[in-house]
Amino acid sequence: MASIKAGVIGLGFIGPAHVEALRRLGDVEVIAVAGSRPGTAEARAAELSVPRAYGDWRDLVADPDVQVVHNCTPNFLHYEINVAAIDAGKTIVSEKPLALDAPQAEKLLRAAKEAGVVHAVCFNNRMYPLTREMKARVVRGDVGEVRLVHGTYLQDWLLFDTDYNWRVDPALGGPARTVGDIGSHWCDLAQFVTGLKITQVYADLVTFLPVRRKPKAHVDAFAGVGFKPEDFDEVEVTTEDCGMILFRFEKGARGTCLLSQMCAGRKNHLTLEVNGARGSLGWNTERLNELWLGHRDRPNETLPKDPALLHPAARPYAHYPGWHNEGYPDSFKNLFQEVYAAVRDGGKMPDHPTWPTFETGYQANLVVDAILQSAAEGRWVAV
Ligand code: SOE
Repeated sequence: MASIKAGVIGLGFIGPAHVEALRRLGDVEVIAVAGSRPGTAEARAAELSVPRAYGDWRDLVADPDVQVVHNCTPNFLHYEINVAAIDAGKTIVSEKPLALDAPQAEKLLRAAKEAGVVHAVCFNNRMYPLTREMKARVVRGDVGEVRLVHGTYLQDWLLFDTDYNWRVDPALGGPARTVGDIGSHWCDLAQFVTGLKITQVYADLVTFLPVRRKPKAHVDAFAGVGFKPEDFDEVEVTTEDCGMILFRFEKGARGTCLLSQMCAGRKNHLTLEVNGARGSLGWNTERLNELWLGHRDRPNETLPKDPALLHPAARPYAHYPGWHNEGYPDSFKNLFQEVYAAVRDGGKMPDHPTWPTFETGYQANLVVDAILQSAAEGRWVAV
């Protein structure tokens, strides 16, 4: 069987992660990468052993051999590149957020549907075996009717005023920073696991550092530890460092989430707890091979990621036996596995994809927009 040929645009933190996950699928060849900084594409292509390097993403999209385009660029480029890939009739795998706002995302969803291309947006947290297990247990009724959905998404890589990255600049990252960058992940996971849509939000957003020192040199996400910029510009910051959000979900469920990129010691700490009428479930990204099962009348349990013990719906997402830990890169492999199965299967969207699609991306943009509006107006806002 001929391999499927992919091209990856964007060579910061996440582009190379896509390259690595794609290679582990076995029948996918990453034939091209594109980067925007001078010389980056050639150098990174050589490091990653990718044969073709483009300094302009348009050339990658136009490459007739590229069947699937991975858009791993900063947020402000998502819309334009996604449109170009759809217009070229290619499968498009976009990093999140799908677009800078919901109207843009809606246009992308409509265009992808009209063109009949396969589409995906990388909300990877729903692709772990144990987040699938959470969902399967909610569907099976193990926790009863869902009442409370709460958690956090905490990081520390933007703690100091010398920490800087394109995500801080609204022209590049969009009007929402912490909410768009990591809050959108939490909202997607909460809605996926519970099967309940967020219907209303009430948000308090704060920018603790209204001025940051922006290094003149480029800095990737998470690269700031120990980084001492010699040469920097002072820039005004308008995007939020932290967010405290109340949620109303469908069917009367309620929730809360604390979001921050300034919590020392918290590197990538997404926690999600679901409390139902009969029991609870809890999971977090820093111990993602363990699922907490909370009981009222017997001792609580910890379920390890062991395919032999998982619900049949969660089992395909686990590739190794119990306590042979799997992690972050595997969530991307799981996502791409489903998307590329659809490509192999005639290049059409299946009726009920469980991977995050442009529909998911549009819904996430709607929630983020509602959160910004709520914070600005100090009131509940419907999604
Ligand atoms: C930076 O905050 C970041 O890399 C996000 O952009 C990713 O989506 C998240 O998975 C990890 O943190």
